Amino acid sequence: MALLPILVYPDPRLHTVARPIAQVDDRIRRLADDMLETMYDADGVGLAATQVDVHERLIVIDTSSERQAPRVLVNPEIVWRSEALSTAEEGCLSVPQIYDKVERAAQVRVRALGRDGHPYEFDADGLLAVCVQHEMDHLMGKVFVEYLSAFKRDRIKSKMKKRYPESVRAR
Ligand code: K1U
Ligand code: ZN
Repeated sequence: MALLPILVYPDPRLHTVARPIAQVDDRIRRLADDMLETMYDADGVGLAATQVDVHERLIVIDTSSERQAPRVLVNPEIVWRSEALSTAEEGCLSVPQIYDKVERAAQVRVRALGRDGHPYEFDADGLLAVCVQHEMDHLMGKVFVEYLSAFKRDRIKSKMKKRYPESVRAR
C-alpha cells in the first residue's frame, strides 16, 4: 500500500470531472486501498480519487468512531435525496485547516459498486450523508469552498497559495 499526495485548493486539477470506471479490477482495488491508507493517515473521514489526481469515479469513506468500517464506492450515484436540508460544518483534506458551514440534503440513498464489483445501496444521514455529498461533489470537480461567498473563497485561495506553494500537502 502507498500514501498518495493530496492536491491542495486552488489546484485547477481539483476541477476535473471524473469519468466512470468500466471494470472493478486489481488496479481499482489497489487504488482504493491506497486511498484508504491516505485518508486514515490524514485523519480524514472521506477521500475522492480527484483529490489524488486520478479522475475516475471512486470514493472511500469511513465515518465510524473506531475507524474500522471502510466503504469503497465505485461509480456512486445518489438515487434519492430528502427535501429536508441540514447545515453542517465541513472540512476538506484539499483545503487544510479551513472549516465552514454548508447546507445539503439531510438524508440520501446511495447506489455504488463495492470493492468486489457488486452493486449495493445504503441510506445515509448525519456525517455520512454530508461526507457522501461532499465526496460526490469532488468527482464533479466541485470543492466545498465554492458554496461560500466570493469574499471568503478568495481569502481561502490566498491562504492556501501562501501555505502550499507546491499545491500538494506535505506529510
Ligand atoms: O473530502 C475530503 O477532503 C475529506 C473530508 C470529508 C468531510 C468531512 C466532514 C464534512 C464534510 C466532508 C474530511 O475528512 S475533513 C477532516 C475531518 O476529518 C472531519 C471534519 C469535520 C467533521 C468530521 C471530520
Ligand atoms: Zn474534500
